[in-house]
Amino acid sequence: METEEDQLLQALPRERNWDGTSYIFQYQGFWFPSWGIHGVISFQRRFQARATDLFLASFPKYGTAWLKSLIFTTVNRARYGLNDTPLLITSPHDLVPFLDLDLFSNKNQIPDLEHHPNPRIFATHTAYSLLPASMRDSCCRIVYVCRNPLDQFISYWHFVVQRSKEYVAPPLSLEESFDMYCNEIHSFGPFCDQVLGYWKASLENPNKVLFLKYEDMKEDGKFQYLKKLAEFLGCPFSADEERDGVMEQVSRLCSFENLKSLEVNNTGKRKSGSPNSAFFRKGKVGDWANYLTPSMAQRLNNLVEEKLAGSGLSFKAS
Ligand code: PAP
Repeated sequence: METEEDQLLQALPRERNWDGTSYIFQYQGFWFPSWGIHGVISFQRRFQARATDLFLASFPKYGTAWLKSLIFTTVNRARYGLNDTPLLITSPHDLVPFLDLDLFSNKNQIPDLEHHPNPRIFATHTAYSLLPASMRDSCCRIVYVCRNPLDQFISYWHFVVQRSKEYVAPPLSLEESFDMYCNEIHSFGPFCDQVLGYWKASLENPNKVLFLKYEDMKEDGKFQYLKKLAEFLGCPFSADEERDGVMEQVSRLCSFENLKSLEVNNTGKRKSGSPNSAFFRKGKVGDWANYLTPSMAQRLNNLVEEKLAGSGLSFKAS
């Protein structure tokens, strides 16, 4: 039987996705892939946040798996030693599931999240303005990670293209996908609107939204980002832990090199069909320069400059 949500979906504007086969749908100002749109709407309508909940919000390819690993490890470090943490044998995406893309994605079942132990830790790729009211209005905490759009574009393009053999039609070329990106028609985008939503929320309420940047974390040899993260999450590192190098150990455990080397992240597939290994490609700042021409980079930089003007937010791309 056709539901009210099915009817809503049919009425939404749609465009062909970069894979050349599936569609993206425009819902409340943002574009969502056909495989994710139902979960986004269901999550928005049905999820009830608790004041003790912790969330990771991000745009795809902003460092989600990295932050999931860091948050899970930091919050649970008293429960699991760093040598026998579940992170060593479980994908970060299973330790911290997406509300929109995993838990609420099943059309026929509303997930029972009541029995998750406190603090519950969940992730989302949904924009701040679209979050359920209980997430925006309660005292729950949201960590947002962002990344420079040039690297995000290249990372996501690789992610889509590596699955293209499974699709009926050939994927869009890099140039065609880039054109859609710069025209702000792409999965979960417009990215600037998502970033600005969380940026403004973090300025208005810094105790509720912590805004992190991938590039700053990458170059932070003193692990100050981790100190800030732990304080924000309500589990600061003690002076003894700082002295004993626990922040460095957590950082090393969750590093790109270590996560990529783990068997669990090298084998098997997600329910969505993406191989686990696809989430650990290069983990570098500036890889875009190997793929985009200077004029393409300029075009994207101009868009970002225009959209972020006056916000106080900027990206480092190298
Ligand atoms: P998702 O949003 O689809 O879950 P996400 O984890 O945000 O993906 O992003 C994957 C990117 O983060 C990949 O970037 P790349 O394609 O430019 O290489 C991946 O390599 C990178 N990444 C994964 N883990 C880490 C990490 N520990 N440190 C730094 N970058 C990482």
